[in-house]
Amino acid sequence: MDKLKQLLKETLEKITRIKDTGALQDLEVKIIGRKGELTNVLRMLKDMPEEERKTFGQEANKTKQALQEAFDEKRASLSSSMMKSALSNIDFDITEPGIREQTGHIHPLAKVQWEVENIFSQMGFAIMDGPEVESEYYNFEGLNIPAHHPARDMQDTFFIDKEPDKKQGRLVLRTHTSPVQVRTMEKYGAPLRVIVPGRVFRYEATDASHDTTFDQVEGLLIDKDISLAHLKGVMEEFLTRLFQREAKVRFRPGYFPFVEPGLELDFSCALCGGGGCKVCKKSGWIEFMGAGMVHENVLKAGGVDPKKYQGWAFGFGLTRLVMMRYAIDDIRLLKSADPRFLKQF
Ligand code: FA5
Repeated sequence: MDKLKQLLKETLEKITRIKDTGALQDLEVKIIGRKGELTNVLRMLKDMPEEERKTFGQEANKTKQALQEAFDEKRASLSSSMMKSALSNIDFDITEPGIREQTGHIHPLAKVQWEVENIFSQMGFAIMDGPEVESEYYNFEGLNIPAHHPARDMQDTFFIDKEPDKKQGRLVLRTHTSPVQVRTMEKYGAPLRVIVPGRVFRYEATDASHDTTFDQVEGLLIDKDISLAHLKGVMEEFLTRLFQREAKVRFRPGYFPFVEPGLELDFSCALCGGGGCKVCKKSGWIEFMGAGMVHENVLKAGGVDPKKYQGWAFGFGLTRLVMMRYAIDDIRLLKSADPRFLKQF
């Protein structure tokens, strides 16, 4: 019993003198830890006669409890004084409200582009890229648009002020993503399935639906026994997944020198489902893109044998799709970098 009392007294004194949590922890282990002094005393219990064991046991447990409380209190007081001294070293007002970080977010154009890429990837299309500064050859000749052909007037062009290359002609800011058709065929041959999202440029007057810089997505599928029925199926699947509502497509005749036959593709209005509304001008259809079977001359330019392979290509305006998706009524807002506009997405 005396030993117990002495242990309690001495330990309490030591606890009072301790100044850091490390030393407190060491002392706690030394006294009431698994191999601690008090724990050893408690182990003696089993060899004691019955009556002594009871009173000694009670006393030993009280001592342990008292010590545990003393250790806990000291730990709490040490950590609060540590906190106080840390805070007293700070020379600014920690209660002053902070300044909110201005975080950016994904541009609506990029968001829709990623969605388009995801859907086409799931259908087995690879995603290709091509140069924005392109040669006249890839932008025009390779696509069956010879110099002086009136079709060149369909897309007014920015030229780079540099000596023309003998074979490839002048450098231009590409007017569409179609030059990547020939580049891809040259590089990968047939069969192939790709989409090409990218920025294009046209020298034209801007208005609410025309910009000089905008984005397109090209599609190209080359294989054996390919027909426009496949294009219809792929586009219906793509538009249904994109708008998450069943979409129908229809073809109208259209002219592009690099496809034969050429067509314009419309899809059933995603807003009214084809019934007719303001967005589709009561027609139930939205004009979406140019497309057609890849012209023989374009296959040849890409090094693909037209007797063995055929395919289709399409090109739609990604920027216009974004406008449709978010009901944006002026194309110029998209590249305006105006936070009042961008914050809405
Ligand atoms: C073309 O650019 C063809 N290369 C498409 C094509 C590809 C046809 C493959 C056949 C086979 P077009 O000039 O119509 O076609 O442009 C395609 C889309 O780009 C248009 O439907 C429209 O959505 C968008 N577009 C055209 N001009 C502008 C502009 N100034 N501003 C914004 N979007 C435009």
